[in-house]
Amino acid sequence: MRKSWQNKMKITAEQVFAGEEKVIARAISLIENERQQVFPLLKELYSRSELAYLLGVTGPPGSGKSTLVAKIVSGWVREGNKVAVIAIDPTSEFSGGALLGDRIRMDDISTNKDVFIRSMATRGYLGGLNPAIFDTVVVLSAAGYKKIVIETVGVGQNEIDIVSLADTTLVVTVPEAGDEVQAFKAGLMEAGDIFVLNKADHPEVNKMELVLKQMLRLGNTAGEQAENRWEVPIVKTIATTEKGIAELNKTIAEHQEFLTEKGENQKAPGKIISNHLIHLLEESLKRKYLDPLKESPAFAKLLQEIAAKKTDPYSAMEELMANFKERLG
Ligand SMILES: Nc1nc2c(ncn2[C@@H]2O[C@H](COP(=O)(O)OP(=O)(O)O)[C@@H](O)[C@H]2O)c(=O)[nH]1
Ligand SMILES: [Mg+2]
Repeated sequence: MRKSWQNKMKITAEQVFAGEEKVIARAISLIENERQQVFPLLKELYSRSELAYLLGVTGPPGSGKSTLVAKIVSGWVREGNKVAVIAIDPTSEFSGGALLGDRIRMDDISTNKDVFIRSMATRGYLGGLNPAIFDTVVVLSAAGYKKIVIETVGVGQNEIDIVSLADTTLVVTVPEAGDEVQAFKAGLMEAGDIFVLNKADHPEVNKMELVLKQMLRLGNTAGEQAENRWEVPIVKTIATTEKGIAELNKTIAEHQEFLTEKGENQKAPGKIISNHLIHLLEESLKRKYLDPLKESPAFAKLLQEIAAKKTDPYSAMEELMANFKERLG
């Protein structure tokens, strides 16, 4: 009961601009659960604010991403920034909650008044980034978080999409991750702006650094001309003891500067907005046409006809598409 009462309360743009954490948390819950209701707010926030700088952090589970993020964020907060962390949680499909480990890892920053941490599920969006993540970035940016970190797991399509959203992408790897590094080749190799070789306290670290260097050299020979290009660095860290974190933060700042100088505060804003618009349309078409269609007698009849081999799924699809065309005009 209480929850639905809370959700019904209207949030104003002014409240979000004022940056009150409770309001922001409620806005994000609405974004996740009652999207329609929050679109008027998002319209206003989007047109009245600039998107924050986004740092994407990706890499295999257990490589130390959350530990690193906590240290990076501590550094930013010491410099006077308000920072938000979105932990993308692929496991919460069933649990619906944050990864316990991440909570603990980020404990020392989570109580800081200048830090906002939220975990979000990717459920239901296997084919791309959950549009709720972009919407959350809009809210957090409007609320005055000038730097936002998105932590994600693995090297799947979701990660590549998150990379397309981020200004700077850190790819985290560890000395013992031989096979996973091979998997990087598939996509993230090109997407990483900075490689972090974490767990540098491991004896195999130098060997792994060589392997990474070789792979990066291969990647760097292709593409743009050298003077215009960001040379992807490898930064060695021991996240647990903070060794290398100062250098990592410096390297991140350099990349942000590089983007600003190139006039690209966002990597590819056109593509990001285009993806988001398509996602919004997909959501809306599903809600408006596909969900009701599934409940309709015409649909049930077609299913029966397919079962009886009077028609087939392909012809049925064409027939339905023709109907849509009529209805969409
Ligand atoms: N030895 C060592 N352990 C680390 C280092 N960084 C993180 N860890 C540990 O690795 C485990 C996984 O870290 P976590 O940050 O949760 O990884 P994530 O799954 O990538 O977010 C934790 O037990 C950390 O304490 C490091 O540099 N060296
Ligand atoms: Mg983590």
